[in-house]
Amino acid sequence: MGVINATPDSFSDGNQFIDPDRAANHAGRMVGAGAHIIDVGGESTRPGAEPVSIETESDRVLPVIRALQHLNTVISIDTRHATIADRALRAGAHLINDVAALRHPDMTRVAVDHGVPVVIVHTPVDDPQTMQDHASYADVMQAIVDDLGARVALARDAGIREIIIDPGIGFGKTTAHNIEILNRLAELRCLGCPILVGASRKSFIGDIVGASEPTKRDPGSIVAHLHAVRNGARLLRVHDVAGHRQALAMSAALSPTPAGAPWSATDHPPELQ
Ligand code: HH2
Repeated sequence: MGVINATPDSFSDGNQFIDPDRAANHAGRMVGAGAHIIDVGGESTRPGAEPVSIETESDRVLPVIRALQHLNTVISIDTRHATIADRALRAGAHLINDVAALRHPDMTRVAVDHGVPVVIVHTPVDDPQTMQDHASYADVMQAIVDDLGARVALARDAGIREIIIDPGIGFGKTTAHNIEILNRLAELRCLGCPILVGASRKSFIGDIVGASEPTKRDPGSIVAHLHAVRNGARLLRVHDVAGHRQALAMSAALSPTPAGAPWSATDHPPELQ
């Protein structure tokens, strides 16, 4: 999953892809490099980010989604808001990446009405401004398994058939929590859903490798994501698609994945075909 943030303030690619043509060129390069999904967002959810109005978010993402149609690739809408998800799906998106984890009942209704897959991302609160104040868990992985498990059950009961789960790296988590999540990721497999991980360029990588500039964190991101794949991740949300594809192909050549089948550079996630 390649990232396109049509925002002025995203921590890594802010201000680069507000223009739909630039966004489409970049998305085309990511698809050419091996991305199977392009994730479009119009509101930064980095810790402390200012919320934006529905109309502003709409004005950012809809032109980009329309500009990506010619790529014939899967497009996800990265949002907390049901209205945005609904408009994005009508404009040509194919799945919802809900960074508020279906907290808002309208989002469930939109997913059911459109019959699309949903990514449920763990966060302790739906508020990027204060989520780091809630980075406190008796057992972080158990808290994520319990919370996502309850949300998956509700989503299934509501009629959502394809559900992807995401432990929400950096969403109300400390550096130590993020490391523990990557080490214990396999515990999420008990929920029976494909696992997505988005560690790309996040600040905990900077803390560990000493890179203050997000664009300098790709090598650390790749290692974190290879570890996630070995522990059960099926989808990776990344900025550097080419680097990740190369690393995954090399890793697959050296050793099979835990599922037994080596990751092939031409594989498509079966759930989304
Ligand atoms: N992380 C971000 C945004 N959306 N979606 C999923 N499923 N998983 C993630 O870990 C995730 C996500 C935050 O990163 P980014 O979009 O690169 O930055 P910003 O929030 O500043 O726009």
